[in-house]
Amino acid sequence: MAEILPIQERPIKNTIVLFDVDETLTPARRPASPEMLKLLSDLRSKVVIGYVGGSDFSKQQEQLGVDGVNVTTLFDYCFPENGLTAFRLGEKLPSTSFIQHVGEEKYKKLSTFILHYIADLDIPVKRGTFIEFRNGMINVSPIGRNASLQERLDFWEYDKTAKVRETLVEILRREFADFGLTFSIGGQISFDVFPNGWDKRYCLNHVEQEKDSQGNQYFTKVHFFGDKTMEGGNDFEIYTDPRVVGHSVQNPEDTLKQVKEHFGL
Ligand code: M1P
Repeated sequence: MAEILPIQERPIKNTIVLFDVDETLTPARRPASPEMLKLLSDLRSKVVIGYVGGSDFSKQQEQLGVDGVNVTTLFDYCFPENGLTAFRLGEKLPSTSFIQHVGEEKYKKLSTFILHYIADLDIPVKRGTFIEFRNGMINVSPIGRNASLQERLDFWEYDKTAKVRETLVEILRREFADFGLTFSIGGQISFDVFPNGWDKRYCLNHVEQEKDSQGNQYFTKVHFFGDKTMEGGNDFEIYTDPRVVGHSVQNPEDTLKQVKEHFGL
């Protein structure tokens, strides 16, 4: 692998390029292609790069760390869970916790309600892990997170008309209106729950900490590539943030095309 220049010595100065993961860098919950990994490496020789995903770190390691490569060596910044967990040049940055913010009492009420609701649901298939408790959020899946790939795809199809997730999200928004929580459907079988404001814009707090030798904010241009950029999608808030130049992509092939065009690769 070519030597990586320090952050402030990359040819394209004062710029960071951030990517969503599922359906932007990789197919949903599947590994990145060799072509995508090469593109990222070529891009990194020109500019600072990072990813910001809704999933937790272990899933991004599986998808992007192909052949066991540590994913934190492939990006300057890694932002799992919207940046609630964060790495800069492989070093972990201080993180923020969902449970500390929400508190045990509220979480107990929320999780009890969700588990009762899912227990009573009549859907074709149920597996296990209906709530995944993460550092910066919880992830709720009516079918269960350990569904197989085929069961995942079947549920995704089924939910397009059954709208199990949309219905539950609506009920939760009503029932827990005073909890200050955001419910966001970003993937195929689940939705994320996190405190208001802890969407993908959260990672910009870390980006803004990068300072030049005078102590000024180093990054003056932030690009973001994502697929769920429509209102209600989990890329919408960062894509439309005034601090960000947003790029909407259809899928990883489209990301390859747009990045090559934009950065002359
Ligand atoms: O990155 C998008 C989403 O990916 C997964 O969703 P699902 O398993 O439903 O396809 C989850 O990790 C979710 O948290 C994340 O937002």
